[in-house]
Amino acid sequence: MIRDQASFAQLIATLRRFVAGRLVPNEARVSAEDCVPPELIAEMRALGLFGLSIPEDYGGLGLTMEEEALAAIEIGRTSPAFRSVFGTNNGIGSQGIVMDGTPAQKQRWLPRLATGEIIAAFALTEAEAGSDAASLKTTARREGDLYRLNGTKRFITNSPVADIFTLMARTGGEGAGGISAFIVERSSPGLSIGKPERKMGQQGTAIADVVLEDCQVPAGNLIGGVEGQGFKTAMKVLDRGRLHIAAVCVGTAERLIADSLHYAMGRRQFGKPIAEFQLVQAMLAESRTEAYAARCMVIDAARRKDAGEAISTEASCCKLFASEMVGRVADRAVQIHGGAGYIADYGIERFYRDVRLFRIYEGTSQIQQLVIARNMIRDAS
Ligand code: COS
Repeated sequence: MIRDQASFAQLIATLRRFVAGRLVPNEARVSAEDCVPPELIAEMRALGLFGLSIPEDYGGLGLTMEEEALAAIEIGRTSPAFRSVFGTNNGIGSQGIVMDGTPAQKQRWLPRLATGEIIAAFALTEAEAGSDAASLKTTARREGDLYRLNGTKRFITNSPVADIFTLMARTGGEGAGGISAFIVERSSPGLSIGKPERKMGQQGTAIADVVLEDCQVPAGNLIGGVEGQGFKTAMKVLDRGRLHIAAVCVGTAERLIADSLHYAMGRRQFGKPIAEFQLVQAMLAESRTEAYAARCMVIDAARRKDAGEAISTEASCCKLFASEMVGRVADRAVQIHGGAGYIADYGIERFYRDVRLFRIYEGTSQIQQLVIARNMIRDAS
């Protein structure tokens, strides 16, 4: 659903200008320095990018899912490291509070997340609880007006720069029903951040462990004020996040296709541009077709969500197809660029490495397949 065509078109035009004019020229620098420069983060704040999906009542732009998907496609046209700066505030870091927080929690945290004054991260994964999220072991023991948390959260995106964490810990018994969600402040006594990990791609995004040693969290930071609901909160957040990632994949694929076409039309071999050779045309056409299919899926699923439908299956279908699709598109982009595709200065190999993570985070392709098939069986039973 797009609420106001004219003002939304303006937002998309602004995003497109910002991405092309400010982010694309800084891609190589961000990758080399492994950090997004503060002046660009300030520009992201000024544009309202930290609050795209936070409701207007709390100072965000309150985009509908369709609007958010279209915005994510634009943001996907550059290195994913830029999106990570504000992505967790809009998505997995904030949506637990947006969906299940108490009015007081929303009032306390969302306005500052919307402006980018504070950064949020999502802490679910542990060393022994990745795909099997319900087996997490971090404990939260109630003691009067506070909880004491113990455990280690693994590979947490943005944790080195985060001010708050939507963090899942075990308050009760075994399994999903024993898990609760908390808002944990970075400044909480007993919380420390591990060494940032070195990664295959997505340089500029910081990932590290979050260590909780008798970490004290006020009881008022239990999301929704109810124990045992944390796993469901995490799953709802991930459903939404998976659709968002799929939209980002569409944008990245469209960028790589545009770069490949441009290169193929300019690069001459055997006396003519390589774009005139049918084997190159086949690669361009396959990439274009697959990206278009993913775009249609993402927009359809987003419209369904805006219409109030449950989209767990569709979100997983979109994440599965779009993340695998962008992997194939990036592979063909390297191939079309030939030797240049393998050389760092051309930037294509960087995207090839960056997009690999889309098939892993917010649920691997195999987890998406499992969710889709389980939902199919449930719906047919
Ligand atoms: N929305 C709302 N509730 C959901 C849900 C969803 N999408 N998915 C599951 N639930 C609920 C179930 O209905 C069930 O509730 P009841 O106990 O009341 O029936 C509860 O949550 C447990 O669900 P389930 O039994 O399906 O949990 P499982 O442990 O079998 O596994 C998977 C669920 C594998 C789908 C889940 O662990 C998962 O998504 N893993 C991947 C985690 C991930 O993406 N990690 C990336 C980290 S962020 S970068």
